[in-house]
Order: sequence, then structure tokens, then C-alpha cells
Amino acid sequence: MSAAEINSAVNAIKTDADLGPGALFGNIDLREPSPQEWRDHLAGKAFRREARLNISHLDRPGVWMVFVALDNGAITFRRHFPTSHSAFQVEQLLDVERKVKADPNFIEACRKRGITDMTGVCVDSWSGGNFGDAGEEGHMVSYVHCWLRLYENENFYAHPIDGLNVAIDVKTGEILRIDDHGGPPIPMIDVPYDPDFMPTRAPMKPLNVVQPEGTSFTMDGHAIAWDKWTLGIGYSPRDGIILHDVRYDGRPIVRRMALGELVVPYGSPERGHYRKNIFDIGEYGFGKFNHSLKLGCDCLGAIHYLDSHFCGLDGGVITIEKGICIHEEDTGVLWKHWDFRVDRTEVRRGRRLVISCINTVGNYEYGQYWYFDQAGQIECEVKATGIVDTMACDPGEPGKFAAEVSPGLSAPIHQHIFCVRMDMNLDGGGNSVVEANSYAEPMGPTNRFGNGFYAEETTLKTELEAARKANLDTHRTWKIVNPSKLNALGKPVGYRLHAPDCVTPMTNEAGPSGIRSNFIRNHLWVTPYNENERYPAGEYVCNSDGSDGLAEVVKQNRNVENTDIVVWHCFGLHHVVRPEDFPVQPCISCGFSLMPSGFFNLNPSNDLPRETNKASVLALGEPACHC
Ligand SMILES: [Cu+2]
Repeated sequence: MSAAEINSAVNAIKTDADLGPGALFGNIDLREPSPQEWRDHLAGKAFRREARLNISHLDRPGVWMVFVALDNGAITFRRHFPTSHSAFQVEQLLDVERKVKADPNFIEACRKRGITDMTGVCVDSWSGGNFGDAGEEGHMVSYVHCWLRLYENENFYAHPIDGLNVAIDVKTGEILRIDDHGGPPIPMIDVPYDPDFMPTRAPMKPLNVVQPEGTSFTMDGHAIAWDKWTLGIGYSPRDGIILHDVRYDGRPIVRRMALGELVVPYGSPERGHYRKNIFDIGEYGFGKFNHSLKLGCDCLGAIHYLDSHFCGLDGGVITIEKGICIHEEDTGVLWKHWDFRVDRTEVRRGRRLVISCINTVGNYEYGQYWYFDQAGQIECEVKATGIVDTMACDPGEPGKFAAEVSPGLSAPIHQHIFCVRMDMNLDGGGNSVVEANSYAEPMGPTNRFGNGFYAEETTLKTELEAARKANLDTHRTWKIVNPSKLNALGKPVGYRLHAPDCVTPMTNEAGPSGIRSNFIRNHLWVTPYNENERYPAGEYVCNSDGSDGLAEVVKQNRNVENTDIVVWHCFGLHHVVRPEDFPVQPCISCGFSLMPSGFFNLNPSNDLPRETNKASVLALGEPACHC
């Protein structure tokens, strides 16, 4: 959405007699067209742009979902969700810190730990979950965790004030309860990563990425064309990057794809840490924790940037300049063959288009990178960096749920589980998902020497059939197909979901966090398109009850064969923390790919021309002759 569109939508709310007075603005995004609306649009029928806003009020419970038509500012839809809450806004996180630090009982609890100057106390507003604690009912609860900064700009995550937590209403700022669980003393060892406080090694020689003739992509607004790919690049304060109408050589593959949720379950049941189960997308909206990227630091080479726009709690437009980075990367050899009999070699270097941004949610940063290669593959990589969540421990005794990263400082075991939502559109509507499992043929007349094995395909016909886990025993894979469009071999065209980073969830399904994050129970879900089923943990995740999570949604057991389907894939990182993850963690990554599997009749990059990069040189000159 443009800044002007946001202003127009906000203005429509502010001037509404019911919603306007005291309106608090949450996430704002575009209502996106349904598959049918999209087909009509492609056929020439106009589609009305509408903003979707979440509005709440200090003196009223719940949240309103409101649509505003952007052509005339009319409110076209409003619905009240009386027990739900909007996602956290940045102003609220800062307000929580101010309120907690000013509370006399909290100040007294800090004093008991030897803190007499509150200046360095850092209060992180963690989402409160839904634990049924007395006094929390109906509130938008945050359960805060605290750290101590020893001096200006110091790495405060080295000094957890462990065991001191506060339950606070994020919306009203009312402190509901202070929990002093006790705990080990504050670790006081300084562990910097900022070169202002530590020596650095000598720099290496420059490594430049140079594209003397410019880049090979073109932009028309938010539509990009590169090699044989075309797509639209959107952005929302919740999802971050949203890719629309992804096509290769004009053939549609995905109608919309974006990360729908990220949950980070932590494994320590000790003190207040049992509540750490944070939904970075649903509860915070990690899209709005986007920040400006720096040319030559975050991004290397010839870069095109896009800005992102959203609004603050008061409805004012917030613009993050240069938050979305677009560039090309060399990916090494794409394909090669040496015909040794005639000594002929054909080699093609690969290149990819990269669309990326970095979002920081509290201690962690997440870089989302969408890659498009020349052989028809779409890849999503998420890089996790930043600072691990920390706890205090007695030196040498982190306990079984954490790893010590510095004497007296530990980090709980945890997972980062993402769920991508993909509205599939392989060669037009009417898609299905096929599962392949491989089996070894028993030894016998059909397999005399025991070498036989084969893959068997099954179409997943209903939502419950399509709720699937990875299985290494059968090398299970999933493929999205269009049964009405056949390739040259007479098979339905397809794209395989390459899913190398399936994570086994450790959160008990019956516990408060397991109920709310029920989408992590499977690695694959398939649902028929429904405009209201946008997110894997539900529309409103703060203090949710899990009732609109994917595991509940699929109980409708609707048909998912040869229709407009949405494919959801859960992937992530199982993070047993290492000392090397501290004080700042080198990127660890996870992701998935959509890989053509019968979509083309042969390698679509077969026709790449021969090329030799003329800027490449011998690094150390001609090798010395030893003959
Ligand atoms: Cu981690």
C-alpha cells in the first residue's frame, strides 16, 4: 500500500462516528483478491482495492476488522471480535517498558537484586500467551522479561534479571501482577560485539560485485521482470514480503506466497521461562520490524530498494526507506558436462534474483530471502541472527533445558518454526497435492538381488488426508500438480515442495502453548482457498485459544483435490544453543524450495547461452612451471 492509501484508510476510520473516537490502529494491509476475483481481473474486470485494518479502543474490549474502499474511502465491512486483540504495536512495547520501570513494586524487586539505578533496566515485552492465570482474563497480556545494561550501548542480553517477570495489559498499561520467581544472580561479565568496546581483526582485501552494464531486472512499480520470471512484490506489516502472481515464461505458478507465521517455543520450564512461546508474525507482525538496509553493508553489488509503509498506533504513516532489497547473485555452476571422448565441455554459471528484507523482533533478527533461479526454481531461505534469548545460571550449571554461553549465562534450547502460505496456481486453477513415498521391494521373484526400490504416488484428497508429516523412512515428498494440464510425457504438470528443514515440535500438544501453536504439528497442510483463513495460528494471535489454528481449521475436512488450494509448509530450526551463538549469532538458515517436477518437458535452463566472465583473473598470477 502507498502512504497516500494508508492515509485515506486511516482517515475513513477517524471520521467514523463509532470507530473513530479513540481508535488505536493495528496492522493495515490490502484485502487481496480471491482466486476467482483474480481470474476476473485477468479477464479485464476491475478489482476494487480495499484496505483491511485492525482497530481497537482503550475503553472497549476486542478488536474490529474493518475494510475501507480505497477509491472512495467508504467503510465496506466491519466486524467486532470481542475477545480478540490486535497485534502489538511498537509504541506499546516502549510504553510497557516505561510503565514497568516506573512501578514502585518492580523498583523494589530490582533493589533486592542490587539495582539502585533503574536507567539500565531493559524490559522486553514478551507476548503473554494464554495460561489462564487469575487476573489476566480479558486483558491483552504481556509477560515481560528483564535485562540490565551496564553502560550506554552495552550488550544487555549478557545480564538477565532472571526470575523477575511482570504481567501487564499492553493496551492499557495496567500492571496485573509482579512475579518474583527468585533465581540465580545477574551475571555481570561484559560480552560485547560492538567494535566501540572491543578490538577487531585486520580487514581483508575488497571483494566487489560489479555489474558494469547494470542489472538484468526491470521494475514497473512493484512488478519485476527478470530472465523468464515475472512477479509482483508486496509488503505488509504482518507478513513482511508478499509475492504475487509468480510466473515463469508467462506460466503462472503461485498466486500469492508469504511467511504466514513464525513461532519460537522455548524449552525451559523454569521460573518465568515456561511462558516463552512467541509468535513473531501473528503477535508482533514482524513485517513492521523492518528497517532500512545499508548499501555496501547489508547489501552488496548493484541494488534496487523498495520502501515499505504501514501505520503507527495513532494511524500516522510510518515509512521504512530501503527496507526491501532486490539484486542478482552468482550461484556458481548451474550445469556442466564434459564429453570426454571428444573433449567438449558445456558449462553454464547460474544466477539468481534475490528479494529480501531483515526484520528484528526483540533479540533476534530474521532475514527473509526469496530466490528465483534460471532453472525454474523458487527458494525461500530464512537466516536467523541477532542475540539468543538468555537466562542466568550458576556457573557451570545451566541445567538440562539450557546451554551455558558465558560463565553464569545460559540460553534455553528452542525452535524457530515458520509456516509459509502458498496460494498455488500451477498453470491456472484446479491444483492438487500428490505425496510420493519410496519403498524397497521385498526380495523375491520381482527383486532377486535385493536392489529394487520404487516411488509410489498418492493424491491427498481432503484436508485431513493432506495433514502430513515428513518421513525419512520413505523419503516422503510432496508435489503440487495441475491434473488438467499435461506435459509432453502425458503427466500432470507439477512443482515439488522440497522440504529439507522439517522440525519435530517438542511443545506438548495439550499445554497452553501447544494448543495455540497447533499448526506446527504437521509439516504440510492443504486447505481450499478461504479468504478468512489467512494465517496458520489464526487471524488474531495475541492471547489466542488456538481455535482458528490450522489443526482446527482442517477438521472441516473439505475437498482439496483439483480446486483452488492453499499449501502450508512448516519448516524451521531446532536450536540447541552453542557458545559460538553468543554474543551475536552467526546466521543459521533454513528454508524450502518449489522445484519444477514435470512442469517443463526438459531442463528449462538448457538454452542458456555460452558465456565467459571477462572480469575474472588468476588470483596469484600464472602458476610457476615445475616441469
Ligand atoms: Cu535460535
